Amino acid sequence: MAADTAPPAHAPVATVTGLLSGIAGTGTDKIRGGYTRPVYSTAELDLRSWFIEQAEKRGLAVDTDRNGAIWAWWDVPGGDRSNSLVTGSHLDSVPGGGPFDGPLGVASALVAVDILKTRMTTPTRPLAVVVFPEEEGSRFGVACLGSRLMTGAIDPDKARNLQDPDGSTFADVARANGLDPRFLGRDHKLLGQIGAFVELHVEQGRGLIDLDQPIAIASSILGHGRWRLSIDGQGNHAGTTLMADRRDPMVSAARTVVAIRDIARKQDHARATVGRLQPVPGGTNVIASRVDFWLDVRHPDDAVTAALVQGIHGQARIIAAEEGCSVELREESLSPTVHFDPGLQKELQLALPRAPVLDTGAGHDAGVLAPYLPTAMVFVRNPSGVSHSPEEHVMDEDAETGARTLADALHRLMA
Ligand code: HGY
Ligand code: MN
Ligand code: MN
Repeated sequence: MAADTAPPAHAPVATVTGLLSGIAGTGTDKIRGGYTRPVYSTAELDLRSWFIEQAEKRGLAVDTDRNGAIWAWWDVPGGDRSNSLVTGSHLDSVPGGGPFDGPLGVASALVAVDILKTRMTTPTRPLAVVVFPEEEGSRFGVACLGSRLMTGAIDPDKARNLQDPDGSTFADVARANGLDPRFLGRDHKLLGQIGAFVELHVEQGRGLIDLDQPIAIASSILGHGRWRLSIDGQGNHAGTTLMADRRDPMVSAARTVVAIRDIARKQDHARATVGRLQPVPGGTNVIASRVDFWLDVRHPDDAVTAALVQGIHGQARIIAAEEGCSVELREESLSPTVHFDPGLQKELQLALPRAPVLDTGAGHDAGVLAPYLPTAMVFVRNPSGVSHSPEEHVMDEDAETGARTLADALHRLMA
């Protein structure tokens, strides 16, 4: 049914900066700076309420799926949702993250709906704005947990048993937030309704600054994974234990972190990071008995990623033996390199002829959906070139340009 294209009178159009300023005080981290909004924390729940309120203000039909993703629908007359066009992102953050990683895509999607509503009173194609839970994997350790569950990319039992640092399982937390953990998992019906997914995201690098452009189209996402290393030694007293008598896992871990840096430096295009390390018990005057730390490795070639991790594991074992310790490595999350849909990318390039095409080293829900349906991404310039940090930044005019760009791209894909 053709859309009624008579522009409706007085359809209000919000601004991205206005929407983001409305949540600027939610989940601020006084210690780290920036924002700490783990999934199902008070802060992220407040952001969920904010999103639902904004979506309902726009007359969108809102529901939460079995895996905790929130869907805000602008339905066609009759409500058939097949071949829908979906945009959106996430609201959870890394610890001490910036204000744009996730929320920029959600706010831009809401403004894009406003803009489209000034052009038509009903959409020619069902449109949804989605908020995926646990994109950062900061609470339960698996990146893009919500979209992995929806696509079946993660075993529901594994997901149910994931634990947060306090030992709460994802099943318990999901249940406490209105989900039935028995139904976590692949959502055939919902997946079958999505014709295309386009995610707008702050650029998490310097590409657009160096090209002096406000918007880019994504080509691919670097393969990336997360492994947990646990080093066991002998916990003991810091004062009564002679240096020669120690089996200190902290020393073994520290030497391994440097070895990881050295191994990655030798491999072109590789990135390897240890950003999280937890000694047990963690006392100032206590030699740790165990040290857990998490390895993030990324490379365009998945085989190279695997080889790097194998090399790191081997070196960790040698170091542990020299320190009288033992080491165990466990894979926690793995995402292969993803190339976005060429057809969709072409459409976006026609809509945005001046936008450069860039790859990214950052993972996204769009990357998880890519093997299952046509997906694309649009990046907005970040003058700081920094992300996963309070310094992450987007200039106001680029934020509004991003929303207009998203609206034009969605309008084109609606036709
Ligand atoms: O870790 C990532 O690449 C993404 O920001 N979740
Ligand atoms: Mn993100
Ligand atoms: Mn992120």
